[in-house]
Amino acid sequence: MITMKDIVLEGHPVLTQVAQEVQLPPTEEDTELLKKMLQFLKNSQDEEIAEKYKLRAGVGLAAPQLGLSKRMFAVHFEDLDGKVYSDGYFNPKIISHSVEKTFLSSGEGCLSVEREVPGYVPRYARITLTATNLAGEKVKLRLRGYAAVVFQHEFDHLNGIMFYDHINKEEPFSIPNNAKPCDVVDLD
Ligand code: SB7
Ligand code: NI
Repeated sequence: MITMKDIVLEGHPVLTQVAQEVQLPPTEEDTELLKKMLQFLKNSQDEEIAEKYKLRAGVGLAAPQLGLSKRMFAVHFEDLDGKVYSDGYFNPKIISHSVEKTFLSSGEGCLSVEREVPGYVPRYARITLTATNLAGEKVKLRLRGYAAVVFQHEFDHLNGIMFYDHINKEEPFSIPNNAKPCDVVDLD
């Protein structure tokens, strides 16, 4: 199983690289890896398992965070209207996005960053994303609010971008242009 020791931390070059496309249809090896990544997220949100293995709770995990330059990530969370997102995605593409921006009022964190980085992270309020899911199906997702934020955080990892790269250095808590805040779904 994947644990914290498998997760690479900021400073590791793979986190600043553009990841490689995954060959489709995915190999059994890539599918198995993505399933393990999804299982890590489930474990990290299970109180007993997380406590036993000292896992930090996460709603998403991208392959570069395991030191692997592959365009794939997993997500596991429920958004504000109760919709569950729990799947893995190969070669995701953001095919369109809103002009309007949003940001989490509590800021963002990252499993590859072991410090608090204060500030608002501007994100598109709505995105449309295509990908191949764990079942091997081509999917088109229309995401908004919190779900859009999580998918953009994971998508950024595939392009070597960290959440803090988006924070305004002079004024970390200035409200991004065109943006309305969105609420976080708390994990605990
Ligand atoms: C806050 C946290 C995440 C996404 C959006 C807002 C995910 C944190 C876990 N990860 O480091 C995943 O890359
Ligand atoms: Ni992250």
